[in-house]
Amino acid sequence: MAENAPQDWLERFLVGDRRALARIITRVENRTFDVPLLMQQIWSRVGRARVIGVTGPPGAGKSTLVDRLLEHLRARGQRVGVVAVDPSSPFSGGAILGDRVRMQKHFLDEGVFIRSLSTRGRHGGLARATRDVIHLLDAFGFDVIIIETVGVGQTELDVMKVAQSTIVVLVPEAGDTIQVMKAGLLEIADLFVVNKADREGARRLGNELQAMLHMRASADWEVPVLLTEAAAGKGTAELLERIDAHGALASSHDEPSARESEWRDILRDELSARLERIVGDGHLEGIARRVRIGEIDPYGAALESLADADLLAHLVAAGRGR
Ligand SMILES: Nc1nc2c(ncn2[C@@H]2O[C@H](COP(=O)(O)OP(=O)(O)OP(=O)(O)O)[C@@H](O)[C@H]2O)c(=O)[nH]1
Ligand SMILES: [Mg+2]
Repeated sequence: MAENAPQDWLERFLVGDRRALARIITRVENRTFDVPLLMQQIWSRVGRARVIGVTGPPGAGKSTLVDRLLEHLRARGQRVGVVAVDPSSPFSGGAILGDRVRMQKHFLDEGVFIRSLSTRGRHGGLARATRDVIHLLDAFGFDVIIIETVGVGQTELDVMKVAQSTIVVLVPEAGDTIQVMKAGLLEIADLFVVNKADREGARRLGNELQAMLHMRASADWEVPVLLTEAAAGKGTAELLERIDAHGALASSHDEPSARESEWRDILRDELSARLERIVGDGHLEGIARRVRIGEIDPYGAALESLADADLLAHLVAAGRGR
C-alpha cells in the first residue's frame, strides 16, 4: 500500500502529523535500512531543541521528577518530548508501563509527546536510536526533549552523552558517594538531585556530594546538589531554574566536533548493520564455510574478505531497500 511508504510518512511528519512521527520512530527503533535517508531529509530542521537527560538508579523518582518538569515547562508554553530509554530488557516493561500510566494526564496535550524506547538488535544500537529519536523530536518542533534512562550502566552513560544537561537523581537509600564515583556518575552529572528528601539521610547524602564536588577542579559551572521531593512537587521549580542556568552554558549538539563524531558513529553503525545483512543473506557463505572446515584461519579469512572488491559492492547494495 502506497500509504505505508516511508516517504509518505515523512511528508506527513513535515506537516506536523504525530502519527507519522510515531511511525518513523518505530523505524528508527527497528533500525530499518532507510533510517539514514529519512534522517538526512529532516536534518535541516534539527538543532533548536534543548536536550535534558535524567538518569539514576531504579526507583529514584526519575519519572515523577520528569512529570513535574513537564508541568513547569508546559506552564511556560514550551512543547516537550519525553523519551524513556530502557536498556535492560523487554522484561522491565512494567516500569515503562507505569510511566505511561503516570504521565497519561498529558495524553490529550498536543504539546507533549511521550515515548519509550527499548533494546532491539545489536549492542550499542540503543544509544544510536536514542540520538535519532531526539533529532526527530527536535525537527518535529519540540522545544525541550527530556531523556529518562533507567539504571547506571554503560548504555545509560552513552545515551546521556546526547544530553546538553544531565541530571543525576539519587536517593538516600541508594548508597554512598563511593558508588556514585564508581558508576561514573560524577563525570556525567551537570546537576545532582537528591530526591525523596522527605526520607532520612537525604541531607547527609547531599552534603557528601557537595564535599566530593568541592574536591574537583572548578570549571565554569559548579555542579549544584539539589534536594527535591518529586512526589510532593517540592524543589522542582528551583531545579528547572538551575537547568535553565546550565542551558545558557551548555554546548549545542550542532557543534562542528559533535557533528563530526556523529558522522563517525553513524558510519560505524551503518557498516556493521550492512555487514550483518550481507552475512545474513549468505553472500559471504563461501569463505565462512572455508573458515568452518579449517581450510583458512579466521584472520586470513577476514583479510581476504576485506581485500575482496565484491564485499564493497555488497556493502553498497545492502544500503538499498528490499
Ligand atoms: N517518599 C517519596 N517517594 C517518592 C518521591 N518521588 C517519587 N517517589 C516515589 O518513588 C517511586 C518510584 O518513582 P518513579 O518516578 O517511578 O521512579 P523512577 O526512577 O522513574 O523508576 P524507574 O523508571 O523504574 O527506574 C514511586 O512510588 C514514587 O511515587 C519523593 O520525593 N518522596
Ligand atoms: Mg521511570
